[in-house]
Amino acid sequence: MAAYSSGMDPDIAYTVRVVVIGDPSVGKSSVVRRLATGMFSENHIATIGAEFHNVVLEVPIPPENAPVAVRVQLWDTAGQERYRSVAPAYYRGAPAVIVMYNVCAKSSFTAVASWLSEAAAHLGHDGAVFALMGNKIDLADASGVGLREVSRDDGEALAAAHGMLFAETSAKTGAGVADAYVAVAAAVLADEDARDRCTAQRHGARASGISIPRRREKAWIRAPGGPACGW
Ligand SMILES: Nc1nc2c(ncn2[C@@H]2O[C@H](COP(=O)(O)OP(=O)(O)O)[C@@H](O)[C@H]2O)c(=O)[nH]1
Ligand SMILES: [Mg+2]
Repeated sequence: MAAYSSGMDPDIAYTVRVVVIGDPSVGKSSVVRRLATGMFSENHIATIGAEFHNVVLEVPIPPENAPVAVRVQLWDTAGQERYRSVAPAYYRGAPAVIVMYNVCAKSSFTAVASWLSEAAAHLGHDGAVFALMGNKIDLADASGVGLREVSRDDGEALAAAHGMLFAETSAKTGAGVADAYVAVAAAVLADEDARDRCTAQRHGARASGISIPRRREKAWIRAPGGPACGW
């Protein structure tokens, strides 16, 4: 992972908005912050108000897989998921949705189906890329104290049943995080129509009625191995 300092912004070709949903405490904010800042905090920092981050990723665009700089806009549910009342405007028009669960909490995995139907009901189009992300694998696989409640096979099977990409991640170690987001962006941009929309949508957050404060946009991440990692 190489930082791209300000003033050296790569020529950004596309902006891809990624909506991140799932049960409370599965690690949505932690994964988003890990990707955007490279950091992790054990202390629970409640997501209050809206939380948005921009990160620039180097994404190989099919079919040639030439790497292109893509601004990924991360939309983290601002705590509304505790009340299962995520604002419909949050979903509208999103080209990609990541549903997260905690591999150490079966109930969060069981809840994936209802998060999926909520997203589908509010997206307003049927061309979105969906990804399933099982987080906290550092706890799951810790030697001696493995707390895993959802196997990788079960995660993969659920993802396959719903036509979703799949990844396991750890916000704590960073494992899988950048690769997962690169793969989601690549899947969105594999589609020519989506590429057109994502080019036009550079400031597209406005179309949803929600304005995004421009925050961090400094990381320039090269995912080792590109998008072919476990999806
Ligand atoms: N060990 C470990 N803890 C995590 C991981 N991701 C999140 N956490 C912790 O889980 C708690 C909830 O995380 P948070 O990101 O607030 O979850 P959210 O409610 O889904 O946004 C926090 O205490 C985090 O530090 C992870 O990958 N590994
Ligand atoms: Mg949160």
